[in-house]
Amino acid sequence: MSDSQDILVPDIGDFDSVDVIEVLVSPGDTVDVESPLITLESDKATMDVPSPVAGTVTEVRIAVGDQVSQGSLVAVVAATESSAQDTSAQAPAGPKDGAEASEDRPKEEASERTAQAPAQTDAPPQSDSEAPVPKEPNPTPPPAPRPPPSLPPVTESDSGPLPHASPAIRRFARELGADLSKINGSGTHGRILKEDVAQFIKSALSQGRTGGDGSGLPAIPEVDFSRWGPVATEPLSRIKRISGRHLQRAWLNVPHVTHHDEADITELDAFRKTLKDESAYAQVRITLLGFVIKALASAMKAFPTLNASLSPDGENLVLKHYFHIGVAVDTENGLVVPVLRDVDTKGILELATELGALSARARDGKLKPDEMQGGCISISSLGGIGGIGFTPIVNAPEVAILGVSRAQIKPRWDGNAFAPRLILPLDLSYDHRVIDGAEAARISAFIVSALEDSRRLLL
Ligand code: CAO
Repeated sequence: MSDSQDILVPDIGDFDSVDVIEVLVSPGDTVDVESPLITLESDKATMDVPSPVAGTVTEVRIAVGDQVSQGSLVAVVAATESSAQDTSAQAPAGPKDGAEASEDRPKEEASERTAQAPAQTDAPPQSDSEAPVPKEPNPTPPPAPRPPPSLPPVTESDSGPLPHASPAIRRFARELGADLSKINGSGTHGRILKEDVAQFIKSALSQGRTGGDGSGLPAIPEVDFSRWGPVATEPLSRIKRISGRHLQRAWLNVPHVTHHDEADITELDAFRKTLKDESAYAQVRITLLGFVIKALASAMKAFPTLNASLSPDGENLVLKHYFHIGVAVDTENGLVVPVLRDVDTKGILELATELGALSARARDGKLKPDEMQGGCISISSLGGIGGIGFTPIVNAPEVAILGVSRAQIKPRWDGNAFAPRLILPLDLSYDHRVIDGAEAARISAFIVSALEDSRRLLL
């Protein structure tokens, strides 16, 4: 048989007319002893009112927005038999008990101290005159109604600044491992609601499913673009999906800096144009890129840190004694980076031939996986397309990438007058954990001088 019990607001300290900000149960819900029923909020604190008995909620007598004080009726619970017996057998919890119990709890736990609601029975206490005559000697006296215990609410200053959330929500977040300080509350005054915690967990999980880096960075919110006009959704190409994950990992892991420079390639380009016969003979296009690749290989020899990788623990540099350079190739399906091997041993014609063959195979989707592996550093050239500069992303675990933009005729002061010169913009992005700014400037100056005086490429 169940025993119907009124659950009243207990002694909540010096507070009167406290707002009900959450009702956590509905009729028909089953509750355990200590299950929170409602959450109250004063101007200083939030606190849960828990059920003192286990059973089924038959009535909820309070709504969000109501104001309550000690003794206000919260709900009626049909207590399970054992719960009712347990409750009646319990010693009344006095104010002291509550305070002592909470002092033993850790700091965050203390912010969730719950007020102990008294158990009340439907039957009013009988007066002495109405008391039945005992039929048996030494009858057990009926339990005295428990006085509402007093438990001072925790204020923000008691436990340090806490995200604005009720104890029940704190408990919910802690059970799911959600960090409340990272959640924006959508409730009144920015209070964090259960839905906010659920949404936070949902986006953390979906980030994991879509290859999120697990860094705990807030996800970009999902937006319904069709609210503003017609849209169509197309899947990303396989290459974009794979390279996207790699680029994001590199962007998040590498402290990038980009050093900008310019090389006067007037003479170099004039020389390149004289190579028509060689070009025709080898049936290959000799573009500027071959010279840039050679200049970068020279820089890798002169600056060993440029041809290195950081060990995963960040404690050591792995210095490479081979010179393989990856070249970013733009294909219909996205970016791929085939690798030219042993660049230091090859001439411009050979490099131009290899680059032509590799980029054709890349565009036909015929590159083999090992043709895209083993690069020491990368070049991204947008010179055939345009632009005056950009900040390429280091292709980690490489430590640098050289960006090349479009060469343009610009006026340069030759000591007497401005002269039209062909100027090539260069952007060296580097991992600042491995290469200092001054070293990057020296490396860049080295590449510039190798391109300005191509005899240096022979060194
Ligand atoms: N300045 C001026 N002209 C340039 C130039 C530069 N920096 N670089 C190339 N050109 C010229 C070439 O000389 C060529 O001219 P001609 O047709 O008169 O010979 C023309 O531009 C086209 O060159 P190209 O781009 O076909 O050849 P390339 O050797 O310079 O580059 C390759 C080869 C594969 C790197 C390039 O085609 C490519 O795919 N670039 C895109 C790389 C990319 O997407 N990077 C971004 C990565 S991050 O998303």
